[in-house]
Amino acid sequence: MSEFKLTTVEEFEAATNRLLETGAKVGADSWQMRVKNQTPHCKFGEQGICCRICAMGPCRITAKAPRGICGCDAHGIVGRNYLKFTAGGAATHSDHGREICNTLYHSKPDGAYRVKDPDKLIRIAKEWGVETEGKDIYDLAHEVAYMGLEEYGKVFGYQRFLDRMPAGQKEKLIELELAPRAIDREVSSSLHTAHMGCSSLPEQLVRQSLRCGMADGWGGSMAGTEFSDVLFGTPKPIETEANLGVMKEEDVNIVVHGHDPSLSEKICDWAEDPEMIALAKSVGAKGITISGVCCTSNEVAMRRGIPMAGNFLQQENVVLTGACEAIVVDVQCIFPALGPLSKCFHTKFVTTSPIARMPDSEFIRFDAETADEKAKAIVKLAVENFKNRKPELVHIPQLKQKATVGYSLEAIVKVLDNVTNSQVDVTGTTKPLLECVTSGVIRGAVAMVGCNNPKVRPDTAHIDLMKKLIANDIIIVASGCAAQAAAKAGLMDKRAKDLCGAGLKRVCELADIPPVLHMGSCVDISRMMVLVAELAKDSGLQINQLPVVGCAPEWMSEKAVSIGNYVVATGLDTFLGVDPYVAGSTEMQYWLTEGVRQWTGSAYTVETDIDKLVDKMIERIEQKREAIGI
Ligand code: CUV
Ligand code: SF4
Repeated sequence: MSEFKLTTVEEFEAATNRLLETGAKVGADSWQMRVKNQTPHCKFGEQGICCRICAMGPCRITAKAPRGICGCDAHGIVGRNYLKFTAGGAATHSDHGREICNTLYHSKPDGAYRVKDPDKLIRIAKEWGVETEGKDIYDLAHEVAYMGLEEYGKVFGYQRFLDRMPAGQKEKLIELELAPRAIDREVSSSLHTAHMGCSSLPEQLVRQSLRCGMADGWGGSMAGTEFSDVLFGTPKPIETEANLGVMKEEDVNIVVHGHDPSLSEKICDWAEDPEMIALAKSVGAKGITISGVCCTSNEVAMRRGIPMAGNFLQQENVVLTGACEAIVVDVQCIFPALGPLSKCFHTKFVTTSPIARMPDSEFIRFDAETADEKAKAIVKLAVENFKNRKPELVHIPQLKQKATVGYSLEAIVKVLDNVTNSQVDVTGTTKPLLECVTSGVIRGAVAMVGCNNPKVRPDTAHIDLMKKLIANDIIIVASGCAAQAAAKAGLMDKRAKDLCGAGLKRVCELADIPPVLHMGSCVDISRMMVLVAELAKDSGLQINQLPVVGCAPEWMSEKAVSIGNYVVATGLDTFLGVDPYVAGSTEMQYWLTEGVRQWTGSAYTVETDIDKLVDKMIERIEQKREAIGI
């Protein structure tokens, strides 16, 4: 039999420690060192009770000073901070979605960006009531992209994608004032609501937080996902590898980092160009290897099988290998530390977007019009940099695992069709998956998402939770850095089925899938929303009745809070392993963990003890099963 074995967190850490030794040699700084300098964190900040939104402050809440100068109490301050945090995340995801709409708007049959999945474009067009008959596919692309862009500033009405919800849910959300209007409006309105002298009532601050999150999940992020599929192809199962061992000492290594596939796809295209490969050979390399970090890595892994060098807290590690010719970034989750760090090595740190400019980087502005020219220039810069490597600093930890990725909703529906012996033609529905769940072969599903955070021993929460869940016959859909943690550990190797309970193991065998399904990047959590909407429609249940929960055990970004808000507002209980700075207000805690349930039938659970977190999830899934009598 196979000698398959998971990679342990201890092995990850040993590899990191070896790299930090190289770092020490060249005087490099690291997040591990900076965490020490920043701890203990400011108690006011940690509890969310510091307010500096007007110039009478900053005000800090203590027993002696229970109100700010304007009279705002801890609940209002925590609530406003929470809403602003959400708005930051929703704006960020949504702006990414807008860029994708813009790229689609500029697609041309002979241009840098083309329509790779015309069928999906036609499906979306029909959904949006656009006449498709006899229309040129590029005319249609431009028309639909324009409509997508209009979703950001529409004068009246709600997000179009809400029509994907089960019957009645959109109307209910409208009634509750949780249905998102124009995407930009929800972000603006959130900043307005949280301005000095506006809302200080926790209920309203939470309500607007959910609504703003919904503009992200069912607006900007969903546009990002859907139109990325149209442009670059809808993911299908594909083999890849994960962890630093995917970098190759004999090759030019280019690492893509950030979020927007418009950049990473082009870098991948040009790395395959014969002229560039010849150039690489001429400088003494064997070839060019592209690997990725963070969500852009998920994007190119899902569509092209490009290997994943690592997740969020490994971004410095790729430079510390001494074998990274260029780390090419666009937006979000990029450590400013990469500038000074790359200066300790030969690595070129290439920034490409005016949204994310950083000291000590080379800025090569990237846009749809000049995409090929710029991508070629970046690849060339990396290749020519190979000769500047310092061989004595090169060390690539030989750790990697195989992973099967690419489980878009379309792909999941297709593979699970093979599982049931149903005679009925169920192609195109989630019914086979539902059958597995109702029969109890699978107990339920967990959507595992989110980042790493030094507050949690990196990747332990992700991996420990997933191991326990699959052993309990709970299937996992994963995205973002959680998905990369799973891949690095080996949980996306099909052989990981042996770690599952008997039911899930059987499903994995029949469908030929790993027990943890990679659904993509953070914007692709919108895929999970459509999946649960389809499950609800196909079962006749409401989303909040399904034995499905969301979990972000190691999250860190504003985007993650925006996501949490739309996952809860959509109807799924959401379990967090890191507190979103609400410890300073019992009322905010009440609203997030209980109060919202009266609106959405779901709520947050915050639990920093990971063992307890997983038990609570399993308990909740079993409660949901009982409530619907399965
Ligand atoms: Ni967008 S938001 S660290 S890359 S998942 Fe990874 Fe995912 Fe969090 Fe960032
Ligand atoms: Fe202080 Fe109120 Fe101004 Fe906040 S808004 S800084 S609590 S005075």
